[in-house]
Amino acid sequence: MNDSTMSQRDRIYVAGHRGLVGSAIVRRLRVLGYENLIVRDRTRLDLTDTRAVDAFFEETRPDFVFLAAAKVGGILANETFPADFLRKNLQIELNVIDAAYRHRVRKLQFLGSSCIYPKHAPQPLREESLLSGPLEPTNQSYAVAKIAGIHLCQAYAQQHDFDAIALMPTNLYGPGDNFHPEYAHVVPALMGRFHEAVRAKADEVVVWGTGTPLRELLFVDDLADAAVFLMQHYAETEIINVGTGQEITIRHLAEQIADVVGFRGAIRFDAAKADGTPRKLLDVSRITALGWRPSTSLAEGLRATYRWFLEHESERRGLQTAYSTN
Ligand code: GFB
Repeated sequence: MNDSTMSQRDRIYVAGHRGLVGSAIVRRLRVLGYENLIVRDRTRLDLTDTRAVDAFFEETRPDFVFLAAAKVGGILANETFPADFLRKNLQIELNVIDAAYRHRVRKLQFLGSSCIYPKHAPQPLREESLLSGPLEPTNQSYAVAKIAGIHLCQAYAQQHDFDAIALMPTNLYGPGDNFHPEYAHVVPALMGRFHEAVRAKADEVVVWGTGTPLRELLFVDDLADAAVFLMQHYAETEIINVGTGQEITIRHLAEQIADVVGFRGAIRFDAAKADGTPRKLLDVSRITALGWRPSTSLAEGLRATYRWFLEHESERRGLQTAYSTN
């Protein structure tokens, strides 16, 4: 067993454990028997505070770090709060990656995003397309911050021989998501809207944009499975895509979500709202060659997400409040 192989005795810090991705990574690690997990709520550790992060690493001495903490949101949140998305994500990445290196973490995994690729890069998006052209304007700040995170990993690896890998997940959804009506990503936003429409006996639901953009959607528990797999089996400084390799139009996605929720009325598209990037499909040949593939179909994933949504009504309201006061 080499120094970068995670064992069940190791101390594993999951940054962002209350979020969609971090909570799924914690679930996955527990299922696999990793019990020595370190987590901190944001009330106890502010990851944008350099000194606090340093003191936390000094005190807890993690062996492995999953860096899943980030300020995230859907297309409107990205457009409305670009300065927050840039500043908070840069601060979190810099603080955690630097502290992890200085406190001798054996391996760190950084979670990026498929929006780092240029808007007009050839599809499916290969890892080599990074920095080959201009970004999609609606989430440029978030993408620039994530690109900086990738470069931090690569620069610390190059200069300090720090073992840091960077995953680029496609659009994610699943249990633990933020269901804010305006600022959430498309799956939770539409699930909440259709659910409200059924409750209010409304005969129409409005979906933003033209319905023609294509998105690739990965169930978050599959992403968590890939994250643990790559922590064990990937040690390159090049980024690696994590997705399904399959895409769906927003129109078809809306119809599938309506079906899961039981909404039988009309779906109207509001073309005055932003479509964002027209297509964002990842080339997943690199991770496929390593032997990993997702196991949850979109239909199964949407049903599981809706079950969670129904079971967490009160906590969900709490999350929405937390988001809006961020
Ligand atoms: O998930 P989403 O907000 O993010 O939106 P992106 C995807 C598509 O869904 C866009 C349409 O074409 C929207 O016009 N859409 C339709 C809606 N109705 C809604 C709705 O009610 N809410 C939302 N949110 N969308 C994200 C970035 O871009 O990609 C993130 O904003 C992150 O930062 C993520 O990088 C991977 O796919 O456009």
